[in-house]
Amino acid sequence: MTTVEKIKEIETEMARTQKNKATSYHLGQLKAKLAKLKRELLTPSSSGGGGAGVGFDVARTGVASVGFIGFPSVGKSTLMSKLTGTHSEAAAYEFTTLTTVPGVMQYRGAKIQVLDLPGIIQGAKDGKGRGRQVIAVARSCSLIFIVLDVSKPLTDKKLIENELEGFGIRCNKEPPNILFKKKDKGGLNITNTVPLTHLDYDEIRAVTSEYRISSADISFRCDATVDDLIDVLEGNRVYMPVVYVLNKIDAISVEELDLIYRIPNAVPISSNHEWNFDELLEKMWDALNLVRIYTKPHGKLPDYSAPVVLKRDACTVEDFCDAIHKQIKAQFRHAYVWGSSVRHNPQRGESFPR
Ligand SMILES: Nc1nc2c(ncn2[C@@H]2O[C@H](COP(=O)(O)OP(=O)(O)OP(=O)(O)O)[C@@H](O)[C@H]2O)c(=O)[nH]1
Ligand SMILES: [Mg+2]
Repeated sequence: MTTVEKIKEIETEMARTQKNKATSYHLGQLKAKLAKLKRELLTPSSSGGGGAGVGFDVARTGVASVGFIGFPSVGKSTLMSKLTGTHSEAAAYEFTTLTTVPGVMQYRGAKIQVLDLPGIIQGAKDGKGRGRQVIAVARSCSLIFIVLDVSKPLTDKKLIENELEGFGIRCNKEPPNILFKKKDKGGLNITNTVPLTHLDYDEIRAVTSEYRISSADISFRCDATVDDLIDVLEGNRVYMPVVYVLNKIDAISVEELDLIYRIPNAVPISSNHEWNFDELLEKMWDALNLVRIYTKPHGKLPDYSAPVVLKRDACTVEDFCDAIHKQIKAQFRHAYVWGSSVRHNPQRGESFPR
């Protein structure tokens, strides 16, 4: 039996099994088995056929990157061409784009790389088409735009999410707050700081035994599901911001537009007509979580024309120096920092721990 067939078999069995006290061990075991099989699919050596991302990845530039994921002909390339001015072939037939087309966009002083990717088909995560390589590129971006055609069924959104999920990508989700420490002996020590409403002891035991873990400290600090626990044990998940780009709104009525406006993290646009790009770019900026830092000559106003742009989780004075030039640190004495996060304006930043 191939891995894909094994996965199908487990999925049918899970669908057949009702969730209750008596079956929770069994279901936990099935879920863990499933996660392990899916991992096997993603490891190219065991499943054959092209390494993840081979031939598709491109050199990275800019402070952040946005990857476009979607079914064929939803308008990814049209959007890319309009946003960056880089031409990416767009046409009415499917699979117009066959490889990653990189472009660069300047927004609020930041250089952001945009990657137009080939359309994926359902089953991409199982090795159908070139979808695996495409999703692998998206996985390494800072942000994913899931591009959807609003004249097609909105169930497409769920289908794409499933493809990404199957690749270990978690969309707009925080990593589960579960502390896991494997030990040599002492059995399972399970604690929780909040009530666990989705998970019982049997399920936890089923999952840990499937991963051959007999002794560990597991501390739940969130109302976790069995999938969250598996994600922690698998350990290779990426938690990515995702913006749903609902394209081709020129083809629907105002009433329909009202409905789709309620989808969270979504922006309705028309690539062809460049409608609502402002909102799209603003959402993109928020999701990228970047900070702009302006330099200020002594006794003068800051130079607001050219910020140094850094990621919010890596924007210490040290990161700032490194972003300008690696040598600056050696001669650096102190910096005065103004802004909303400093203790007092300006705050004096001394040299770095070395
Ligand atoms: N009505 C309408 N059509 C659009 C819009 N944006 C793109 N299209 C059309 O949709 C078709 C597909 O556009 P592409 O940009 O090639 O789509 P893609 O997602 O890159 O397709 P693949 O590369 O094949 O995956 C083209 O005929 C575009 O003219 C839009 O805002 N409204
Ligand atoms: Mg295209």
